[in-house]
Amino acid sequence: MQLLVTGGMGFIGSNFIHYWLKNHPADTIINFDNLTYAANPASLQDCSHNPRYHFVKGDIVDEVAVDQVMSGTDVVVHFAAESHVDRSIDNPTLFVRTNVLGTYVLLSAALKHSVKRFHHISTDEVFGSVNRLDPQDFFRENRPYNPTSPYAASKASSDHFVRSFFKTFGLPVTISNCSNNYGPFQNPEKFIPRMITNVLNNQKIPVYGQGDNIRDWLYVEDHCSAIDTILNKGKVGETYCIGGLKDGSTNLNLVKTVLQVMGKNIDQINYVPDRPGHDDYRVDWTKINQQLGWTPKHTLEEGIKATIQWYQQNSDWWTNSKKEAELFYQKLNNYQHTSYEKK
Ligand code: NAD
Ligand code: TDX
Repeated sequence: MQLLVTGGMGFIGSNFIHYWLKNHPADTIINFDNLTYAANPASLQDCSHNPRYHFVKGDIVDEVAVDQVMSGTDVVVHFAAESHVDRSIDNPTLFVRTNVLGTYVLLSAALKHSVKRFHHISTDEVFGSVNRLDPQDFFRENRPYNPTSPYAASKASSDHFVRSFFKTFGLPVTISNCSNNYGPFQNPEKFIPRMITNVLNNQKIPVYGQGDNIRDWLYVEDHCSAIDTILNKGKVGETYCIGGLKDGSTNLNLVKTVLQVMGKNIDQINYVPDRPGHDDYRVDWTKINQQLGWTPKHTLEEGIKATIQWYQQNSDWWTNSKKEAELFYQKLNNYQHTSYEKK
């Protein structure tokens, strides 16, 4: 089988390619990625001589390039996206272009080339926010969409396009809405690697607001196995919510877990102004568990330990992207400060 993986030089895509090459020895993968700031070719350096792996540099918005790369594809696994909420607050246009238009271009080409499956990687953020005070309030597949950030709105829009291609044109699609991933090869702009690399650099951990926002966390390898399960056993036209915890965790509890494993105390926390539109997520992953038999294998503590160890041992991988991420945050802080003064 030939897979077209979009965005395979990013965090989850590169983990997925490693996972798939290892677990599906008869398959070949084409990784189509235009190498934005979020890509790190070093993540797949070990695959560069594998005859079952091919990299094609290209933009998912480019109809000609997408048409060419789609030829011969059996299955599309679509990861490529602008993925960072804070960047979507800074520059939403790019999110509309890549996440909405790019997904539409891929869907059109997949239809033209009669692919057997188009799997769309989406996020729990399309549902908006759970009620923090109601511990029974979870995101489930049938919850109405209510995105709040420009990132979430662009992913919600792409999900709607994917469903429309199933209903209108019969394209065999599946969608997964996953919670926050963490693990090796994640850009240090994201919370868990930002915490770890800050501690390794003897810097404090910036916690937005009071640290009481709720998230669900999933070790990235478990996300890869969930996608594998959906590709093999999932029903065409269906959506599956994927998560890792039974209940959510507050950001503050997560920080304390990371600090404890790294042998530090809460003096390392620096409370900073909150993210605008900051919301809360809890995910109920009963459907994929009961209907397809998937279950995450890593506890949060195990996953956090493995992730910390990976960042400790791979500083060459993250040094440059760390500098770039902190420059971005410096600019964002200046921007937020300026807009506040103008009000
Ligand atoms: P990432 O930012 O680490 O990687 C995105 C990749 O897409 C990069 O390699 C980038 O170069 C590529 N890309 C971006 N624009 C492109 C374009 N126009 N053409 C071709 N390639 C392009 O993202 P990630 O964290 O690995 O997320 C992957 C997917 O999973 C995204 O669709 C995201 O919305 C979704 N998701 C992420 C999480 C999470 O916690 N990271 C959770 C749920 C869902
Ligand atoms: O420095 C920080 N301090 C902080 O308190 C950062 C970077 C984040 N946070 C908070 C904000 C969130 O409540 O931590 C939480 C996680 O933040 P991010 O890592 O930016 O992730 P989030 O905004 O939750 O979105 C992620 O999960 C869903 C991914 O980036 C998305 O691509 C995915 O769809």
